[in-house]
Amino acid sequence: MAALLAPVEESYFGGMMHEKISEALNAQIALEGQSSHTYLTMAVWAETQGFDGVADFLYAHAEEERMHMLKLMRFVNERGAVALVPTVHAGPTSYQGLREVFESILGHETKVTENINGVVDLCLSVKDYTTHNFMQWYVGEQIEEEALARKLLDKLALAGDDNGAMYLFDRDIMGFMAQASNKA
Ligand code: OFO
Repeated sequence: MAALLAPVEESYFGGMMHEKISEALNAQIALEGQSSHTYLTMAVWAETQGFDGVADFLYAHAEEERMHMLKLMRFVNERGAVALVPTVHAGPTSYQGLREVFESILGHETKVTENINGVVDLCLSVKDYTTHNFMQWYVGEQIEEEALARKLLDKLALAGDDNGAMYLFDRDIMGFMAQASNKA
């Protein structure tokens, strides 16, 4: 009879969350919390440099990342595990310019995507199809986030070092964001 049961670490028993999954989701919670904090420090930098439009965009994004973190926390708790409230690191508080900010955002979002893909892989390996299904929202979200960061970097490349073009970028950034989410 015992031979019919797979070892615990190789299979998912409906209801209880596998320990490896709760660890991976808690790591993702920490990353989303760090994202929120990073966007917040960038927003403060942008606001104090006179980039009010970019600051609005970054403050809004910091809230979005916090929502990503909370959504994961609630899911972990609902599934019988315990969400860990993460400790966030200070990170950089000043930047050379907008290009550095958005390059750093793209680098960060690419890392977040890799992590999410890792969680999805793990769900399949332990046959946790519930969490796999839940994570699809994050997979879709990352496509949007990376596309938006690339779009903003393209716009900045067009602006070059022209102050007038930078002014327009700052004025129009919320519109670029709306266009990107309409397409997604
Ligand atoms: Fe939560 O998507 Fe960005 O980090």
